Amino acid sequence: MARHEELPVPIYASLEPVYGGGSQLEEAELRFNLLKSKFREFFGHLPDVYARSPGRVNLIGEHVDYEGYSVLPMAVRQDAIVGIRVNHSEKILRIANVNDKYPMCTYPADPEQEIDLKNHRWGHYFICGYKGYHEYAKSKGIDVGAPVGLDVIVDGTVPTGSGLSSSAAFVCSSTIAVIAAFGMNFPKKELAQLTCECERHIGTQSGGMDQAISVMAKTGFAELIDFNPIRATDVQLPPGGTFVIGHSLAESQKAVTAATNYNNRVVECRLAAIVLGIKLGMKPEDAIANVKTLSDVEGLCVSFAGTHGHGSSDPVLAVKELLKEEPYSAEDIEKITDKSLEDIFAASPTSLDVLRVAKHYKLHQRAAHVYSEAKRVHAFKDTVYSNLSDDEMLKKLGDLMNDSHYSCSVLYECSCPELEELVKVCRDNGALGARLTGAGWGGCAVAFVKESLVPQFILNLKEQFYQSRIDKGIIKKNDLGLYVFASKPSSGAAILKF
Ligand code: NG1
Ligand code: MG
Repeated sequence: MARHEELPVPIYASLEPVYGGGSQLEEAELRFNLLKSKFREFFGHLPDVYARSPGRVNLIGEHVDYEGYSVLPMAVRQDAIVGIRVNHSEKILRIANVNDKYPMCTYPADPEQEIDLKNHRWGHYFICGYKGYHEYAKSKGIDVGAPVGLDVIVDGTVPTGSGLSSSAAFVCSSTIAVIAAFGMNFPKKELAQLTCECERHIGTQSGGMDQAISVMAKTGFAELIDFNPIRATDVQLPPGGTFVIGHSLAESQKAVTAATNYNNRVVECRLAAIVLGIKLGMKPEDAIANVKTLSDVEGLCVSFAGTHGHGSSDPVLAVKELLKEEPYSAEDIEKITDKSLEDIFAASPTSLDVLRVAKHYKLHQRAAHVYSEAKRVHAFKDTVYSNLSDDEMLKKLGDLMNDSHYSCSVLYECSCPELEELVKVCRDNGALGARLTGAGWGGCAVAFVKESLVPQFILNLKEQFYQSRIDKGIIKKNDLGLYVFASKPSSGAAILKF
């Protein structure tokens, strides 16, 4: 049998296969009715086809995907739905939203258009998918003909800036909607690759985790996602434990803060990898030309650990010996690389933005996080498949999540005070483990909780974390279910036709 990632995105004629039965199906029916009536209001007819793609919660493996390492996320039920119809009368892309907060955006139908990154608009994420589809079609020699207009409506239920990948849900559903509107479909694996490249048009140097899980998720399973090439392996989570997601209520606007946060870390990791490569014997010009990620020099670090660490195979040992703990200045690094940082990153405008605002570079800490976090992902999967007793297994998984959070917070510095508070409240209330999830700097935490304790755990969180926010008017009591909920692994992208 073909691995499910080799198959095309499934096409369904009804909502049940995607949303299941019961209240979730009822909720989905209401959403689709609203979507249709809004589409008719905006455009005077109904969509031809719909695509949906979910958000995700990353269980472990943070800030390692863009360094070439595996991650372990699962899809959540919150998703983005895109309804679409080809419009032959006007060569324009009109993108509406069921939520009035997002005014209609229009763009030319030119697939070569540049996205105006300096003026962020919500519709840009659709254009990411639109451009990406055309680039992909071109690379495959598919003739897409002259540009036509598209009428589009979006309904997203993944909270934005939450670390649950509202952006990937939007980009993936947009890309798949465009593909479906033009009567095509591609294998999920290729779509995962393509949608990852799509989202980079927004200016973040993303790894591919969010798009891969959004496209390839399977109900009931978390997925171990490997990169280069992308591959998804089903991971059946142990019974007895549940993942509870809580929003710290600090919103992280990644597209706006890229230069100081996300892209900054991508640049630091690249510099750490180059410096390690040089210290481990590479010629500076070779390291600059060939070393893109920390995974590229892991082999050298492991050999070093073998000879200097009594047979150890831990790359962190090389980091500890070869990279100083004090932050590096640009000059410190340039002395090692023999080339200016501006020259090293000349081909990447978003990296040059990073250099313009960075004060220093914490190479030791970032590399130590990436190598240790990459190991924890495999330890997590191995624990799930180990012979440990149920209780021991749950405890071990929780410990790994706690270690991951510590590393994100202290070494990678991608937490924030609200996330620290929330993680502490989770642990104080009996979570086996709790950590920030997604890019961080705000957004959600994920806690691993014994199934039988979940209802009380959520009540305690409401009391101890959210009540003061309700009192201050930051959130409404009625919306609490949007901010704290238990989550089961849900299904990946689908095309709906009815
Ligand atoms: P968020 O910001 O949670 O969507 C981002 C990246 C991921 C990954 C995580 C950190 C994008 C689209 N996503 O996720 O690829 O690097 O941060 O593990 O940039
Ligand atoms: Mg995102």
